[in-house]
Amino acid sequence: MKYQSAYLQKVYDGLAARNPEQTEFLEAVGEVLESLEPVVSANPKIEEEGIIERLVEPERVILFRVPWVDDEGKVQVNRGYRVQFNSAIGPYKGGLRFHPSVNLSILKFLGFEQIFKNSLTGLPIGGGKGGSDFDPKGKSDREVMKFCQSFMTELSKHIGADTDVPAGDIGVGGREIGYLFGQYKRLRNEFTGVLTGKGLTYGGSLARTQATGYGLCYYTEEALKTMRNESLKGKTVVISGSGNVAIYACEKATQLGAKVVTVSDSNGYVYDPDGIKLDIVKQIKEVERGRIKEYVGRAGGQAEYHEGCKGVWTVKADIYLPCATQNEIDGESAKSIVANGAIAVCEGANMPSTPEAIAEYKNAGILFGPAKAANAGGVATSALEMSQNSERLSWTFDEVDNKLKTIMENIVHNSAAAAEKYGFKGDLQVGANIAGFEKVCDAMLSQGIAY
Ligand code: NDP
Ligand code: 2IT
Repeated sequence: MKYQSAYLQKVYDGLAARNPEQTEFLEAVGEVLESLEPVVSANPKIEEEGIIERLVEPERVILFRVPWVDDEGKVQVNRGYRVQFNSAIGPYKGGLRFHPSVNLSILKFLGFEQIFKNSLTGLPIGGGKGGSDFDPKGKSDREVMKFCQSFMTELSKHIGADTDVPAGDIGVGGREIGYLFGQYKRLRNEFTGVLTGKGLTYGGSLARTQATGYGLCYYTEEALKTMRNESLKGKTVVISGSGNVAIYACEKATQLGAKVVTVSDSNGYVYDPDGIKLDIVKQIKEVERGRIKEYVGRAGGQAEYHEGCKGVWTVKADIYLPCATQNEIDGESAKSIVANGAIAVCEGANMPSTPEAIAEYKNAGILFGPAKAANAGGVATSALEMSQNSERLSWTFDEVDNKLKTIMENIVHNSAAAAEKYGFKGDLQVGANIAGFEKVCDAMLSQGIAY
């Protein structure tokens, strides 16, 4: 990365030299620091107080062994992690990812992004992330339970309702959160809001399941309205992924009058020109934990299945909502999106667009809603779950959903205002980074150098 500010260059180069193999982490930091150039030059305190050096180094990283016994009686060992990145504005907060690709680079990128995302929600939550290279796919419920119990046996020493509150992410949904919560309670003899995304019978919040996907659509709708005088109504939408975020993005986009024509998984994508039939997707993914290719046999009509995930970006649409994983849209896929005449790309997944892809959108004048703003609805609703747990009350679906909608609309407005203040009018990416940073920076300055 090349920066105008010698300070930013020095911090980035030092980080890259210390962590040369952490490509995803460096990608995430590189992007944020670029947006902060005008803020750093306007505020000398940032350099004087070493804010950026402190920001890019996690407060604490916990790495641990997770031994468990599979259904054949064999001992298995996975790696467990928790990256407690920044607690300047609240307890560490962020999901747990269980996927074979998980490593420190991926969790540090996710934890770093989470700092700014959580700040953007306006709620008092710091940034963290964790997970394991454990693959829940193909495991029995008992194996998943045993893994989660062993994982929590160590993690429980480092988290707490006022310290660090994990939730779900890829591979961690209601089933896993239930097993993790049960084990925490057993070990501590304490019923607290130590995790979010809990089931509704034991402290979960209504609308948390829907929150990331719904929030993505509220954000997209508001950004289209304020920046383009447009809306989702009547638009064709391409969605990638078919997990928690993708399913509820599809549901809300459809409710707002759009037609969603694709969903995908890591094997391939489904194209249904009549509009995705979400009840079939929910049955396959939420109930049967099956593969998305099974959709075609059940949906009939003109639905098609294509092997490979990249092809989904060649499908023509007005709006693209990537909801699977990091770097799923490279420069070449972004060129197809531009050629297809897209008006907006809003990110449900974390960092789904490579820097080359983002450059393509910007050159073409496509409205770009970056992940840390567009997918903040999940963690925002997690923070609302924490509030409900603290007051030992539960709010109605509409109450939570209305708060979520307001939070997402505010994120659009605050990002637009921050971008304009620093001379980047209309750039929601730069605006999100700056708006998220300003609050964390102020809190870090107020709290002094040694925590
Ligand atoms: P799920 O585990 O529910 O679903 C993940 C989906 O993405 C599946 O369809 C999966 O397919 C696909 N996928 C995962 N890895 C890859 C890969 N390497 N290549 C192609 N497809 C892949 O996870 P979520 O829906 O919760 O998460 C999706 C994204 O949204 C992630 O980036 C996550 O960090 C982000 N996010 C999630 C939030 C939440 O509240 N859950 C909040 C904010 C962001 P397959 O089944 O084949 O693996
Ligand atoms: O990336 C994310 O924001 C999440 N996976 C949700 C985190 C949370 O604590 O709800």
